[in-house]
Amino acid sequence: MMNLFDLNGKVALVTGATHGLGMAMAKALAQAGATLVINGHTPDKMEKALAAYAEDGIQVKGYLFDVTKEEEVIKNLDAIEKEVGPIDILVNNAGIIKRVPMTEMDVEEFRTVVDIDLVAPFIMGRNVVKRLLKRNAGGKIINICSMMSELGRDTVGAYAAAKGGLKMLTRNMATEWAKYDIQVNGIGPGYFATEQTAPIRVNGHPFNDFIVGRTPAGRWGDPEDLAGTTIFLASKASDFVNGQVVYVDGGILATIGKPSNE
Ligand code: GCO
Repeated sequence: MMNLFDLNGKVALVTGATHGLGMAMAKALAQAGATLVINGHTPDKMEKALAAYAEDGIQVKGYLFDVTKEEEVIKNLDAIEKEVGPIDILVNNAGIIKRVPMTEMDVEEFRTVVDIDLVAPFIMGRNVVKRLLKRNAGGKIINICSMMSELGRDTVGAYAAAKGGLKMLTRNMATEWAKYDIQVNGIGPGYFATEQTAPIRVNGHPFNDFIVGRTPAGRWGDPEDLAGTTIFLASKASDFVNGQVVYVDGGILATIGKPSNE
């Protein structure tokens, strides 16, 4: 039964995997046997990341490219398939957030967030799928969604719009590609202890206490909490799971929450 989760012989590409949730999910795929390839966009972060993977005994090849630029994506997917092998698993994790009230946000800022968090998964997804179809191979795509795929929050309007869109992009990718034995699903992380949430996860910061109280599990997520779901959605164990977003959120979406003084 555990063979269902075995990724030996599979090549997995994770975007934005030089830190945080991307790195945790990438490590999990490698530990389940996949040949790991990561994408990043800053040389110094890539260098540090490759050292961190090596420290864990994980072999990985890193490619620096801008996931929003299709010509760069095509050039790098060609290089990956030549230098490592055909891609079987794609994790669209690269993403940014800008916390600015919408009345104050520049239109260019809004476009940038949507470009990286929504348009890039489209560009990456279709170019990996074109290659899967060419070799008549099945495959896996995992889009990293968010609580903001379901909930709004002050100051993160562009992010919520993009992550809401990503949930529906996931469903439409599944609609168009499931017939080719390609499973497309999403993971919706709740509030995790990462660099991205550091500004709002400060002791005494009202949002920090709010999240701990709002999360039935009573804690921030640990990036390793995503490992199992990532391997499940990347493996044979999910061969008939399509167009779903699995929320790994300690129960946030399951509850209305409780008064802070309770
Ligand atoms: C925020 C957070 C969130 C989380 C995550 C929740 O400012 O609300 O950064 O966006 O990172 O996406 O699912």
